[in-house]
Parts: sequence; C-alpha cells; structure tokens
Amino acid sequence: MARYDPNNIFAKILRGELPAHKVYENSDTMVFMDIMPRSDGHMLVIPKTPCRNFLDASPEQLAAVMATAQKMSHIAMRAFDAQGVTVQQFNEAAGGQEVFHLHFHILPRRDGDTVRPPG
Ligand code: IU
Repeated sequence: MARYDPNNIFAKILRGELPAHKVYENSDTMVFMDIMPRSDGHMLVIPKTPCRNFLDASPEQLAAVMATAQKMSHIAMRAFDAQGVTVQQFNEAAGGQEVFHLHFHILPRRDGDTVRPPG
C-alpha cells in the first residue's frame, strides 16, 4: 500500500489551505459537506491525524471517527428529515477510493430514494 501523502486534498482542508463547508469539529475529527453530494446532506467524516484509509487506521482513529459518524448520522436524520442513513467507506483505487485520507461518507436517505454511485 502506498504511503500517506500529506498534500492530499483533505489534508489541505485540515490545514485551512483549501475551503470546505465545515459542519462539525472536535479534537480528533472534522466533518464537512461533500462537494458533489450523492444525497441531500451528504457529509464526510475524517480524522485530524494522518491516515490513508481503513487499512492503516489505528484503533484510536477508528474509534474517534466512528463516534463522530454516529453523532452526525443522528443529526443528519433530524436536519435533513431523513428516514435512514447509509455509511460508506472506500479503500484504495481498486476499492473506489479517490481521496487518500481516511473518510466515511454519511448519506441521509429517504424512503424510496436512490443514491447515485460514486465517481
Ligand atoms: P472517495 O471515493 O470515498 O475517495 O470519495 C471522495 C469524496 O470526496 C467524493 O464524494 C468527492 O465528492 C469528495 N470531495 C470533496 O468533498 N471535496 C473535494 O475537494 C474533493 C472531493 I477533490
């Protein structure tokens, strides 16, 4: 597996070098709106520390990101009047990953809707 690239887009967002619509932050994680939403309220949850994806994440990074993902899923249900939430995560190019800083997609869902595939 390739090494973590500190100049990936999400690392630049974390450093404030690129803009993002940030909706939540704590000491370990940040959440911002996906620039190309695949459902209303599509958000991304990332750790603040370097991590390429699920495969090299530490237990501490996973615990922090999953706790924030659960919190934001509850908030998304209310804020976007959703009936469900899809949580998605991709690893390496072959696994559909495009940005190589660990992130979980939070996709608020409504009964009968369809979510556009990524890419
Ligand atoms: P991935 O396939 O899980 O790596 O998807 C990356 C996501 O990051 C994708 O949904 C993009 O729309 C999203 N994104 C973003 O929110 N802001 C950006 O500047 C870039 C990508 I580049």
